[in-house]
Amino acid sequence: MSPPWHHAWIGLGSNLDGPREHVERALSELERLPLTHRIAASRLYASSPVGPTDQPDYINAVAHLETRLSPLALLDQLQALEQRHGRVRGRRWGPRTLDLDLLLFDEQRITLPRLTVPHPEMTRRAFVLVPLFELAPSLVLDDKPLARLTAGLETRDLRTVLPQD
Ligand code: ROI
Repeated sequence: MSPPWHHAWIGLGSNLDGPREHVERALSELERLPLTHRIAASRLYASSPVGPTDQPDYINAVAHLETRLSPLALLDQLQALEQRHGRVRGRRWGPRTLDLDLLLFDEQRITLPRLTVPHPEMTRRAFVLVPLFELAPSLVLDDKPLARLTAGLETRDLRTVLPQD
């Protein structure tokens, strides 16, 4: 029997070497992962760095996938994709060519050395919640509607990047 389809939500971020191109290319590469379809992608958002501020602004987006991969097999694919974008693991919270975070996987809670889902920082990050809200306005996380979580965050800093920019 083939494995079931799962819903996965991926956060994308880049702030080096043409961030917008990295994110746009990664969005189309996500469509081509094995056993996976991309259902939707948010708009692109520019945002000031959260964490160390001595780095360029980020481009962020969120993608919604349907996949037959397991969470760890999907993580392997995401990490391979980061590598193909020249990701070098430098200092924690430092700049990067491409960051792909597995935010949500169905309703599963996963605590493994390599993977924690839901992503532990996501509810504090406007650059994740705002694009996620665009794709899934009725989503509920930990009994809290996404609309309420998003309303509690500072979002003034997020700028949507227009297609003709
Ligand atoms: N800040 C923003 N705005 N966007 C990101 O994707 C991002 N990613 C990170 C840290 C360094 C925490 N800050 C970020 O990993």
